[in-house]
Amino acid sequence: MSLKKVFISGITGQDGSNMCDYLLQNHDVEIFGGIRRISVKNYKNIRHLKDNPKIELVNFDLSDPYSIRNAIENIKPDYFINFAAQSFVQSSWDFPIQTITDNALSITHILESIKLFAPKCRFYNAGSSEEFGDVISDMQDEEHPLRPQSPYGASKCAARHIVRVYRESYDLYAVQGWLFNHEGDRRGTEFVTRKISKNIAKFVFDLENGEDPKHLELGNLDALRDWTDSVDFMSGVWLMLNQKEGPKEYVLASGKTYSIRNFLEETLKHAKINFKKEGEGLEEKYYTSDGKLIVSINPVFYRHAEVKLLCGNPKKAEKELGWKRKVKFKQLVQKMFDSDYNFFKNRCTY
Ligand code: NAP
Ligand code: G4F
Repeated sequence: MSLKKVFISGITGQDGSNMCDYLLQNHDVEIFGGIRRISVKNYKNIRHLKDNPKIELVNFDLSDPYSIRNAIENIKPDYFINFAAQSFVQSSWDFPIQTITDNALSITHILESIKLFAPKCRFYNAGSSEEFGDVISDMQDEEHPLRPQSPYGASKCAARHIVRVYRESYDLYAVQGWLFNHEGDRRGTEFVTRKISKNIAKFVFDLENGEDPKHLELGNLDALRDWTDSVDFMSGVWLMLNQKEGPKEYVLASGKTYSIRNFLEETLKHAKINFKKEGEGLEEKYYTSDGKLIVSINPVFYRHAEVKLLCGNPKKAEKELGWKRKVKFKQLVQKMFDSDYNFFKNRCTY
């Protein structure tokens, strides 16, 4: 019997590369990874998969409907996991049209091609807790209203509606599970957790090597986020694609929330930096015990509108899908710092 074909878009990103590893370790499948044309290749998350005969890289760009159609018509995948997106909330105010085109319009193109060329294909689109936006309850579950606060959040809401419409109109297996924030050592360095782990690791490395360390500039430290290890989400996404009954859409989250300040201070503790904090608001600063500036606030990192609190309720996914996360907050902080610190220690450069 031929192997099931899984198309993963966004394979160079955090989740796409983690999904690839998860499938290769746990399921006998053939993987097609969607790659777009960019000026400088960024294959670092999939370099270890380079010679794997079970993976084929395929031209695919969300903004080009022909590339979407060609991929689906030629491959006729059994599963299509869409992790490709303009994924950075902050940039969505600078590139609103690109954000809507790549995160919402493209989903319509994907679904149209699935309907025409691979109607049995099971489709997963990566939804986001940003869809809940200006939240009305302390914990958000599948029933929470969609109140996005950014073009990014709005784009994922638009995608959610089109996924439902195609599911109900054409009887497609198409779902968009809500993913709360998830991180790890493959996280892009513009996102706050990785920005902290990388910069604090470099700070420690420079101190140890007698260099004058550069301080880190951050934005709003009060925002609350629900963080999980990206690796833990991959089984949840696969379970959502393989429901016996359904298809239903689920929240994946840790059920715990922490401020950006909590993440920063936990990183500093793990890095064994004795720190002291001074000032409030824009004047808030972190120093080493001997007075070296570690962190200051730069309002350039504030957003036009902030999602103040995210805390997901994963109970339904745990009960009905049997999904469970393994890595807790402190372990995630440690894993990210250790990975970045080891990178500097091994004398590589970004
Ligand atoms: P990521 O690391 O930023 O990866 C995004 C991927 O999308 C990259 O492979 C990127 O390719 C690709 N991509 C961007 N624009 C594209 C285009 N026009 N055509 C084709 N590919 C394109 O994001 P992630 O953290 O893995 O997130 C995966 C998905 O989950 C995204 O849809 C994101 O919005 C969603 N999500 C993420 C989180 C989270 O906390 N991580 C939470 C909720 C939802 P290049 O390498 O060429 O740039
Ligand atoms: O790390 P962030 O940029 O992630 P954000 O905006 O929560 O979005 C991520 O999670 C979403 C799910 O909820 C995904 F859908 C999305 O694709 C992405 O993966 O920012 C987190 C928080 C924000 O409140 C931001 O204002 O950190 C705050 N923050 C404070 N200083 C900062 C900074 N964010 C960034 N990126 N850089 C800072 O210097």
